[in-house]
Amino acid sequence: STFATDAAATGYHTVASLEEDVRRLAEEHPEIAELHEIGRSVEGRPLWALRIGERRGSTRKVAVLGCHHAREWLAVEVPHLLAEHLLENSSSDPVQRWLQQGEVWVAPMVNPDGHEYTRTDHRLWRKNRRPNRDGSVGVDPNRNYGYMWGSLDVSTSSHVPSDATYVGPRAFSEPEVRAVRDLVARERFSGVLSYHSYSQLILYPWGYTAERIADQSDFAEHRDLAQEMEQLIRKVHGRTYVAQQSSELYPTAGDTTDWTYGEYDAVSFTIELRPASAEEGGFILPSSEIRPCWEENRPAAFEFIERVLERPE
Ligand code: PAY
Ligand code: ZN
Repeated sequence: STFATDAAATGYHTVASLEEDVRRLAEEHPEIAELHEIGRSVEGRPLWALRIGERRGSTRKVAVLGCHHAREWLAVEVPHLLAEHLLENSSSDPVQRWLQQGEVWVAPMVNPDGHEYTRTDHRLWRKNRRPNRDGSVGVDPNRNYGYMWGSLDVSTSSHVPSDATYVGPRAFSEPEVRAVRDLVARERFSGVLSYHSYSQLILYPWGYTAERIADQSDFAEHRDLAQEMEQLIRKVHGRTYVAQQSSELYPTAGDTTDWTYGEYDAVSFTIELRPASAEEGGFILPSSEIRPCWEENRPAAFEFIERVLERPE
């Protein structure tokens, strides 16, 4: 596998080295990859998505999103490695079959401004870099989506601008979130995986309420697939990623996957990567963990893609 030079220094991508790598991936695989600038961040950085598939306009599509939260560095690497893997294995099954029948879109770094800030100033920064009216900085991109947006007033979904989970002044106030909104509105994904770290969880909607998804078959589809992914992950290196409803972690309104399921009926998961706890390193893991983390998540992501591409319309 190949990392651009400055990524090799720490093993994790920077904003610049990710841009280099997604450009290179698209250039090396012109027949199946296209690089799209889906929008710009608050500070004007391009937001990149790789479209991977043999033809445009297929009806079965999966979106893989990384790093809504600046400090969650592993959540850039797993989507990037997934994109690289699909491109490098596009002539053997099952990848070849998927790329013939559908598309996988990968946006590994939804919040580049925040990510850059974790390199230069504050390693544990979470939000984007929006200047707020009260002089504080940052909106939580994973609270700014428009399904039941702002419907809770709790510490994990806050209306106070200086808080780490600030929901923003209105739904889709943030350009990073509008970029994902516009992509999803245009492409109509049947499945969405949004990678975060940490806690080792496979979270399915809802976040905004402790009620189950009302549609019984949608509920069963999410729960059963999450549980299967839990098994697949455990088999690789013995790690336990617990499958549960998102609200069981804590209540969140305006997160990505409530919106992609609630608005578009996409099978939607938030995956919390390594480690399981703060004591095991929290957001700060040595880059030697990138490879095993990707290895254990690969079969689960594969199962997700397989199921979503075969889902009836
Ligand atoms: O979408 O409801 C969700 C997932 C909840 C995540 C969130 O707060 O957005 C969970 C946290 C995250 O990845 O941001 C977990 C980490 C450990 C945190 O910052 O609390
Ligand atoms: Zn997160």
